[in-house]
Amino acid sequence: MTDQPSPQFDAIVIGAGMSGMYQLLKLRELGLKVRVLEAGTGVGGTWYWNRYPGARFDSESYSYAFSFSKDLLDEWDWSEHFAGQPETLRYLNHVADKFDLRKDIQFRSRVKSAHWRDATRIWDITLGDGSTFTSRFMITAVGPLSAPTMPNIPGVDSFKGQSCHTAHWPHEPVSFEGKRVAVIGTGATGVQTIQEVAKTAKHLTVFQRTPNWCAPLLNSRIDTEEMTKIRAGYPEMFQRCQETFSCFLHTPDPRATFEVSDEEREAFWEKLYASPGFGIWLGNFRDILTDRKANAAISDFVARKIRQRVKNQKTAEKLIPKNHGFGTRRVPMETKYYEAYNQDNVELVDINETPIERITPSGIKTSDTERAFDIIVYATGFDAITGSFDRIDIRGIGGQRLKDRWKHGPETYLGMTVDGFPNMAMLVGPHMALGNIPRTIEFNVEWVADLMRYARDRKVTRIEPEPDQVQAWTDHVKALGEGNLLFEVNSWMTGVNSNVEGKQVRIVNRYSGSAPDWRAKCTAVAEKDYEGMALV
Ligand code: NA7
Repeated sequence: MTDQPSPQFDAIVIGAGMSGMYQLLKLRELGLKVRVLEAGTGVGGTWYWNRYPGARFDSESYSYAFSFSKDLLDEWDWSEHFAGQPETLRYLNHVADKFDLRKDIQFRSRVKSAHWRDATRIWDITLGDGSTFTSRFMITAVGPLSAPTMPNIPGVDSFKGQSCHTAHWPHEPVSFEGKRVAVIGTGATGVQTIQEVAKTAKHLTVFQRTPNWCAPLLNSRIDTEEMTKIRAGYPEMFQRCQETFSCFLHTPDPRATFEVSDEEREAFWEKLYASPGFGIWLGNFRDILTDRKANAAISDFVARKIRQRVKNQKTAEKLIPKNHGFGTRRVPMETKYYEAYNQDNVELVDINETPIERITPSGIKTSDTERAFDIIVYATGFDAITGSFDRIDIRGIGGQRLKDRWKHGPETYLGMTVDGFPNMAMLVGPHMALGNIPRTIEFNVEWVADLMRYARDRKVTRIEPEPDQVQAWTDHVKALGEGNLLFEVNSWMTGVNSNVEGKQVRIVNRYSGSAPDWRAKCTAVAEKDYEGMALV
């Protein structure tokens, strides 16, 4: 290209969560002019926004941390096996300090639109306040679970007490002491919130639409001696994360559920139920999410546990999912969640029996009664995976809107690029291996950085995947989902959100193959000079 205007930036990264932070670092190393635009007032993304009571890791802290810097690994001690949100946010601030990231991050900057100008090969990016930026490349680091959704219940704005969505939690402490509290939603977030609020609230009412299969987290503290051992084992641990199916320390057991005797199976499940973390979901027999009988058997095992732990059997039955099997939705990890319902100050309302009619100025009216509250907590989830993209007016060639392009589900090449949207790269976007997200992030960011280096070295100013490659990858991702029971259930993992117009139909928005397979494919593409992509 000759006589073309130069953009202000080589790359603009949207979002200063873990992926945006690391991308900034890698692009800076290449000597590129980069700006990160972040809506919040600080770094951390998910861990910046989700400050609700009880927010914590369900992945082992050390397996979730950045692995790219030995210095960073050497100097950071984790205090718990599953760290709470404040500790994780402190960690991410430490990363920002250590690598002096903030000087290239513009906070309080929510991106409103991003329009591609094909003639100049430039992205025009506009913030909510009207300020504009131009950039050769645009890298989205917007997170898969960062577009919170309020419930479509009438009267939400009429409540006179304090109310808050868990992902927009205030920065000041919220006390529940002596308060009448409502929590709407019983996903992973609701469960963490409920078990925490139950400790101090005068009265807690949980409004449940769909129960989830929860399993014990079994968190514990890490002392200096144990941290030293963990640190010594980092190389092997990170290596293991590279090899497991979804980058967790846990990976499916090679045996099938009915390959073993009844006693052996029961003993294995008892062991998993008594072990910390995601093992019971991700380290279970290999067929629990593909074989209906196997899934029914593990569901029955967990249902028995719930009946043992909840004293009132009517309540226990309400807490046992009936419309989906164990593990077919994200398993919330809990700490005495079920026991909370044995407390006198905790009440469970099944809103299928008595639907919420409206939020009133003083509380919540269900079909049978009205309850008064001081605080309402909305743990009602996110417009997942594509939601954060939909909230930005992203337009590609000829003004095509990404939201329209993805109306019936995302279409991508490797989960990172889309034809018709040149020079856009996605971090932790749809159609890529999610799993233990920071592990994916590191690969994802480094792959994009390599692409940027390749482009810089060859003076490439336009990168776009070929349409047939996008189609092929999208078909491949859909085919991988076939036979997986998870795709037969409504959840954020299948793109269903009852509160978002047009998102009532299940789609394949996630790559369900193994992370090593995804990485191998991406690496092969890069090694073949970005096969399937036009670089000019
Ligand atoms: P989830 O898992 O999507 O849970 C949202 C919860 O809110 C779920 O129980 C919903 O019930 C409930 N919900 C949503 N809308 C309504 C309305 N309108 N009325 C009543 N109840 C409602 O979100 P989370 O934040 O818990 O977790 C998301 C992920 O973030 C999590 O998996 C982790 O990976 C981190 P439903 O099940 O739809 O009937």
